[in-house]
Amino acid sequence: MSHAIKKMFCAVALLVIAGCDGGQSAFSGLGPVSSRITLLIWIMFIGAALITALICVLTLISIAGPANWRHKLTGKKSIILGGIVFPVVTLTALLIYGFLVLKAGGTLVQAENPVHISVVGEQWWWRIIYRHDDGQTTESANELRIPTGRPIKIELSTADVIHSFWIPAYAGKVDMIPGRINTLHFMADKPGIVTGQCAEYCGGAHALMSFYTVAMTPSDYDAWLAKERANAKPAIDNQGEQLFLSSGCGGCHTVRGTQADGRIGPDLTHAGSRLSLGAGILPNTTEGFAKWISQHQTIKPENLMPPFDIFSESELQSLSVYLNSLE
Ligand code: HEC
Ligand SMILES: [Cu+2]
Repeated sequence: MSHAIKKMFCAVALLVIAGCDGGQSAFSGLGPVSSRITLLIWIMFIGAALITALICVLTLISIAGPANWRHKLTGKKSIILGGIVFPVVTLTALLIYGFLVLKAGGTLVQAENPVHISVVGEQWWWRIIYRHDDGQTTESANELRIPTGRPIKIELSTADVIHSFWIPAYAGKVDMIPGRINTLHFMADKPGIVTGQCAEYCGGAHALMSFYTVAMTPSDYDAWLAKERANAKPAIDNQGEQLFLSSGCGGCHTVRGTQADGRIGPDLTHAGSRLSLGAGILPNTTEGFAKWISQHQTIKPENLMPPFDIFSESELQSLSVYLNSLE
């Protein structure tokens, strides 16, 4: 192998391996629902590979095989068996099996008292609403937190166009369709962090609409949820909070415990405690916030937050320190 080809081979191999790290892979079923999907994928993957190999062999025979083999291949019987019977039987079997997996996925973990969360797809971010046992709700955004070992029930809807909610490690895709609420059931086996992604083209920034899902032990989850439910702590950096309130941010964003009660953009009450900014796009750091506020239209083109070129370096810094302190 020449050097260049070796290099290319390595690059491709690396890409393939990188795609399998488990963070966003349907091959690494992390719960009872996705394990069944993973099995379906392997059956289809191996089946497709075998059929492709068979077709290659048949093609070679029909080009260069002995005359009597070639004659057999073009006979009526081979065409009916290979061209009609075989595909109809295998595809029908696969379809029925696929429907069974789909149906089992929902019923497998349905329970009397699931963890109940609503997710609303918005261009181009996720509104996440935790529904408490006492009927109250807590709103968050762009990050899903769930306890392990408990059935999760997610109600999916959309505020605008069709989106599709997909956490490959846990469950199949479910579309978010205007005027409808679709339900998704799944369960996480063990604590961990995986990513999810909008899986239905929904306009400009669709490719930049992802999110982290954090599975936590039930006690960690309860502690986290209590913290998430509480209002924001009073700001230490008052200048940052003042800038936030006086620049119009509160017209679109809520920070519970302050006057900011906008509902158009993501809830920022505990924005500093999330893993990412802008729906999985930037790291959640002071620099990340500064970058989002000053450059979000280049980082996530077409997103629906208006550009803000009004802040000086030091104002941007205070604003970012304030937002990052909202834990
Ligand atoms: C007109 C409404 C609007 C205004 C005003 C607005 N935003 Fe936004 N903001 C949005 C929307 C919509 C998003 C979601 C964008 C996306 O990810 O597609 C967003 C996203 C964000 C995010 C990322 C949130 C997350 O969950 O990761 C931050 C941080 C933010 N805005 C800060 C601000 C600050 C600071 C101001 C004031 C200087 C402000 N916004 C003003 C609408 C607005
Ligand atoms: Cu989308």
